[in-house]
Amino acid sequence: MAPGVRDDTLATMDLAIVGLPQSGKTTVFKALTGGHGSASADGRGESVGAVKLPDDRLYRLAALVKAKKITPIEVFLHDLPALFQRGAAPSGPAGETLARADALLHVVRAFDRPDVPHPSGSVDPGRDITEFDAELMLFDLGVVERRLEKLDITVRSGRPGEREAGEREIALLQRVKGVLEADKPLRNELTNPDDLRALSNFGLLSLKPMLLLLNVGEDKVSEQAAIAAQAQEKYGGPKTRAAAICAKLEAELAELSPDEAAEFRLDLGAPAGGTEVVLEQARELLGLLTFFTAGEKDTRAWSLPVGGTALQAAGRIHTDIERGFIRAEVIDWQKLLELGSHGEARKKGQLRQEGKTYVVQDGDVINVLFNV
Ligand SMILES: Nc1nc2c(ncn2[C@@H]2O[C@H](COP(=O)(O)OP(=O)(O)OP(=O)(O)O)[C@@H](O)[C@H]2O)c(=O)[nH]1
Ligand SMILES: [Mg+2]
Repeated sequence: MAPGVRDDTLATMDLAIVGLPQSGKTTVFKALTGGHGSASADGRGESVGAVKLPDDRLYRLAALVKAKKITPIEVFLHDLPALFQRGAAPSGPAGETLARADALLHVVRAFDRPDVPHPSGSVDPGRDITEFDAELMLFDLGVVERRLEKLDITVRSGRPGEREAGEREIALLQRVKGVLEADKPLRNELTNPDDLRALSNFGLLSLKPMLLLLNVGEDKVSEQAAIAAQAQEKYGGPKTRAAAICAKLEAELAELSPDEAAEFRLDLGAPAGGTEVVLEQARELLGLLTFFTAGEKDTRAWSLPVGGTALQAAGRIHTDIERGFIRAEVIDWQKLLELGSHGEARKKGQLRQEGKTYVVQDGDVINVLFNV
């Protein structure tokens, strides 16, 4: 994000769970929300759930300042019905959710199970990934072509100012069209922040960061990390990442107490933090860092786009704090824990005084001094 530009929408984590029929979307939703989230059917054939982003640093900071309240970063998950069935483009509520999502979580079936038939007849993650991307690109191509038709009229009949803006947009959309026609998802090709801003209202689906989630069978849990690494090698890109999970197992574990779950994991050879890893990957994919405010009333974790400034961090907390910004006192979370308190840090000269343009680092504990 360019310095000085603030966009709160960039700091949210709204993930749409998508994929083919019966790939395990709802099971992934249960796995990710079951343990520490709330799911509510909203009556639109879609479930939404909020999950608190697990972050050990937050709890240690809260213990240090004896916080009365702890507020983690919240991730929103949407369990959508299967898309592109019989070639239909997403529309209605599911279409709206998709258009608004910050990233897509593509659940790719990798588990073998004869009693759950695959719509294409066989289990083939590579084929599904390619076909699903092709659907996203086809959808985007339709959006771009319709927009170009409209712009053509604007440019021919509009006033000079409108005409210029229209021509600029046409140039950008022609570029976008070229990428799509070359069979490339937009997310890995378009990285210029100005382009992204200009395209942000079109709901282009292949432009959204994508986390491929290979849903492996119970017999493959111990190979999960290797499967994820392989998929990353093959399909990864600037805005495409791969992870693996055994959704069915994780959904079951999410219903147990942490101790019981840990014991089962050990027995099954399942890696620890199966669902945490997925959420962490999503955070990285979205280019978000975490900073903290360590108040006694409320100790809180906040997300901010990587490269965001102290002033933008202040704006995340409250617009008044941003408006009245004087300076920020900043210390790395670990250093604060070592020193024991803000007072001690100040005495030892470890509490840094930073101005508006300071670039916030992951793990910073920030106290903004401001005028109202
Ligand atoms: N063995 C195994 N079965 C799974 C796994 N994940 C999902 N399933 C099974 O696959 C079937 C479909 O799972 P769902 O989570 O309902 O799939 P979905 O993608 O939400 O399906 P639709 O919403 O109907 O498109 C269920 O019978 C699940 O129990 C897994 O990791 N292992
Ligand atoms: Mg489902």
